[in-house]
Formats: sequence, C-alpha cells, structure tokens
Amino acid sequence: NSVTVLAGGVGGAKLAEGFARLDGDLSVIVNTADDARVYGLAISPDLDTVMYTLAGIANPRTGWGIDGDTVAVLDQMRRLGQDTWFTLGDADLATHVLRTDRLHRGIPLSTVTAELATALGVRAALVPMTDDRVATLVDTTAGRFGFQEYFVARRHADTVTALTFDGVADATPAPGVLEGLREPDVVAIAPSNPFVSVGPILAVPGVRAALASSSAWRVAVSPVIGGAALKGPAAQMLADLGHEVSALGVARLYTGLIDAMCIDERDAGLAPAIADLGVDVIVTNTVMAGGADRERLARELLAE
Ligand code: GDP
Ligand code: FO1
Ligand code: CA
Repeated sequence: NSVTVLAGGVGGAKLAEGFARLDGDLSVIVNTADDARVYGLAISPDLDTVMYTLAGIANPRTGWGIDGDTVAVLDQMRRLGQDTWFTLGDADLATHVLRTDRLHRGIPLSTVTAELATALGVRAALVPMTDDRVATLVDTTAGRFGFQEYFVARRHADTVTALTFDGVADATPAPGVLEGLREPDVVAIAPSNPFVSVGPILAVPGVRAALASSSAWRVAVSPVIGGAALKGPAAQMLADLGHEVSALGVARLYTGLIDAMCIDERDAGLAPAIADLGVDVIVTNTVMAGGADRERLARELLAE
C-alpha cells in the first residue's frame, strides 16, 4: 500500500512514525509556515521534528530537537548578548547550518530536505508543502507576532484573533505534494494543529482541491481528546476562533476533505454527531506514547 500523511511537528511526527514502522510507501507532506530565521540560519521546525522522529533521534521528552543534545552554542550566544528564547541544540545546529548553505546556493528546500533525511537514514519521502517562503503571522489581543514568537517566546498564551499565512497565495506546492495527494491508497491528516499545521498546507494553492478530489481513502485523526489538546494551543485556538472545542469541532474543519474521522475512545459520545457530517467514525485509543502505540494506530487506520 501507499500512504501520505499531512503533518505538522510533534503530533504529525508520531503518526508518521506509526506508518513508517509498517510495510509500504510513505510520503509525509510537512508544514513549513512555522519556519523562521534565527542567527541568520534557516530553521524548519516541523520538517526537522518529523525527520528526527523518523530517524529515531528525536528528543522523547519534548518531541522536537535531538535526543541528548547540548547547548554550548546557545550558552555562548547568551554571553554575546543575543536572545536565546529559541532553544537550538548543538547537534541540531548542524542541520540548520547545512540547510542555510544549500538554500543560499539556490537548491530548493525540497531537495535539501531529501538530502538531509537520506543522510539520517529516513526511508520515507519527506516533502515540504512548498519550496516558497510562507510565514504564519498570529494576530492576538496583544498584537501581531511571528509564529515562533507567539508560540515559543510568548508560550502561546495570547488570545488569537486571526491567522495569516503570509506568502501562501503566491506559493506553489513542492514537487511530490500534489502527486502525494492524488495517487496513494490512503491520505491521513495527522493529529496536528488544524489551524497552524494543517491549515497552511491546505492553503497552498491546489492542495485543498487535490485532496478534495483525491481517489485515496482520506482519514483525519483528532488532536483534541476530551476537549483538550495533548500539547500546544489547538484547543485554545478552536475556542478563540469560535469553534466547538472538541473532536467534532475539528471534524467540521475538515468537511469535504475526509472520508473518515478517527477520534479517541474517550470521545466515543461524539461519534453520532460526527457521523452526521457524512463521514465514517473510527473510535480507538489515539494517544501515541511510544512506537508500539504509533504503529498500532497506523495499522488500525489501514485496516479500515
Ligand atoms: P507541532 O507543530 O509540534 O505543534 O505539532 P503538530 O501540529 O503536528 O501537533 C500538535 C498537536 O498534536 C496538538 O494539538 C496535540 O494535541 C496533538 N497530539 C500530540 N500527541 C498526540 C497523540 O499522541 N495523539 C493525538 N491524538 N494527538 C496528539
Ligand atoms: N519549541 C519550543 O517550545 N521551545 C523551543 O525553544 C523550541 C526550539 C526549537 C528548535 C528547533 C526546532 O526544530 C524546533 C524547536 N521547537 C521549540 C519546536 C517548534 O518550534 C514548535 O514546537 C512548533 O513549531 C510549534 O508548532
Ligand atoms: Ca509546528
């Protein structure tokens, strides 16, 4: 079988790893609207989170960064009077230095990403949503912030009033994105943040239409369990932007794009209301702690 996963960072990486542990071709289309420049380096947090997870070197405590990494460079940056709210580990920096150099030479992000992933032994195709620059801007009651400033520096504590994906109207899908949506047996929307992880991918011109008309069986896994996100601002954003704070609220966002919605067993009571949207409902344990959980969930989705 062939599977394409639409992914943000930590939630996306977990489901992608589940599929990577099974036989078959896997393509992971990853959000790049979180990308940022730090110390002049090109940082692609969601691509790196998926890459390190599939390479088996992700920090298991945070989900992002490299397991066992040190912060000597960051400590020195602090001595040099620089802002250090964005934690870049020493080993992680090698990725950013190489990526920045390759991009400066005019090599597209999709090619650079494939090179890095291959070097780390990742067998799945890791595909950025676009090779063009797209940047999420977060309007809040405290003002407008770049995504990492909103998320990391301000700990996603502000009330969100609007989201803008700057540059997205002029972006084109990276090579492999549209093919990855049209051709596989299964497209899975990972339990990633629907607004700032999946939202930017769907906003790249042509992507939503390719998914809407895909012949693949399409399933989304809810990142919201029992009315709360396991981490991050997904539940807060549902509330702030006027949606129901539940797996039903998430399912409504994907209306017309999915054949099935996978929700946690704790939310079994929402199944009839989700089915009324015209989708199949899969109820199972969707909490992916370790590799075995991730593989089991992926296997259950493929069995549908
Ligand atoms: P980020 O880019 O690192 O913020 O990660 P994503 O956007 O890919 O995923 C964030 C979402 O993943 C959060 O809303 C979490 O609730 C969700 N999430 C994290 N781990 C799990 C899990 O094991 N199961 C489910 N269902 N959702 C998860
Ligand atoms: N997330 C944090 O919450 N704090 C950090 O200091 C941080 C640093 C960081 C460095 C490299 C990288 O690839 C990811 C990093 N992340 C950090 C994760 C990431 O920026 C966010 O979790 C997601 O983009 C949020 O969607
Ligand atoms: Ca992210």
